[in-house]
Amino acid sequence: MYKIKDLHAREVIDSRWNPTVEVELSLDNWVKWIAICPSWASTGIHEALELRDWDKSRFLWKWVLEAVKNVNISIKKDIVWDEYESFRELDEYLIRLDWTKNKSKFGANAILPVSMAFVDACAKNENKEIFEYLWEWNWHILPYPMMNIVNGWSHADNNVDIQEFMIVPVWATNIKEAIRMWAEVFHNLKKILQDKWLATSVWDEWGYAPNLRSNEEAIQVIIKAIEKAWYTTEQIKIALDCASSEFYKDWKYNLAWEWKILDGKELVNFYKDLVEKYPIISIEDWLAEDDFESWKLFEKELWKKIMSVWDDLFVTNIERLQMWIDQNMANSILIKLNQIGTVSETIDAIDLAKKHNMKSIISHRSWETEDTFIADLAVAKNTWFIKTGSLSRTDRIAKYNRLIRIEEKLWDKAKFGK
Ligand code: 2PG
Ligand code: MG
Repeated sequence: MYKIKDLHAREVIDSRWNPTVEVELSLDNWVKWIAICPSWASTGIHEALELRDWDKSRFLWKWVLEAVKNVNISIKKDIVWDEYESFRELDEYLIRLDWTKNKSKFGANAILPVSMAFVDACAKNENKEIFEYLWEWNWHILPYPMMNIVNGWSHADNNVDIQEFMIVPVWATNIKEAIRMWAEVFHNLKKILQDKWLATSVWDEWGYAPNLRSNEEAIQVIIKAIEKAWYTTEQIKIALDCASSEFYKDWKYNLAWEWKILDGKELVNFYKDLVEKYPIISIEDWLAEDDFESWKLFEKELWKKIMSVWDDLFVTNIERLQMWIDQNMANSILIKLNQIGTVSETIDAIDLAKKHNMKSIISHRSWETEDTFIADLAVAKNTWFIKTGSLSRTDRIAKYNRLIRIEEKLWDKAKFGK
């Protein structure tokens, strides 16, 4: 049994200089841990609610003092001095306390850091690392990193419509090597962009965000950088997150800078063309979260060739996931803790996906912090991939460095990749 002795939330700052909620939780034996909730630029409409104060007097509308207050008063009064057998028991209690479907009473940004901090403190209490505490197997798979390299749309202020261009160093034999390969490509990409007089400033997930002639040109410069770094496209593959809900309006997809307004079928053909031409192994959110008709189209034509990852559609929610599994329309899921709001519900989504032979990709959010929980979660749950941005700022580096440490600690008890 774990008894919670104290709980304290405060506003801290995320990687895009907006406030987010940090929670400090201590058990009755003084074991203490801090967890921080990440935040995001592109929100799926089915996600759990991120409670903001929406008052322009501070942080241009974005403060989170209401969520902080919910932890410090409402949640605290109910859970301090209570005993819980497991983190699942605490999570279930928090869900009951909130009682809304989308955690809108307290805010997912109030509940999640409590849930994470409790897991962290329980692990520490048992003298275990978080990944060991959450571990259910006697072997580990270390995830392939899907590493951000070019940013677009709502993650940058350039003219690229696709939100994330990532590279996946599938040839690497361990995490350290995958990270080195990414770094070499990133250096080379900088030179290529400089030679073209294009911007090399970095954006939300800290990849470059140059203005380009088309979305396709982003893939072309990345391939050039891969080759300039002396790798081949057999060794390093490409993954995209199109975040299509973001450019979907009035049943059409508006690729503004390419002067194209496409319907679902035309957009699927646009992707089909990219998949045929380039070494793309995964595409996330091809279509908008509520464009039911076009999904069917897409699934038939493309999903056998590559990973079709859904983020805004499933929102780490087992009910939504089950709905699409029943329609045989899923092969991969993006997993984000704050889309659902507790650690145990997140684990349930990973487990349900696994049961149906789907691949899980544990993901960061676009606005991150130094919290490295997701690195431990990916290793604990043996997921196929982790997507946690580029390596050019500390909020993302922290997760990669955590993976390096875990890899070293596990040594021959872990296998890299599937
Ligand atoms: C996504 C994420 C993370 P955001 O769409 O997959 O890359 O972005 O946190 O803005 O939803
Ligand atoms: Mg996404």
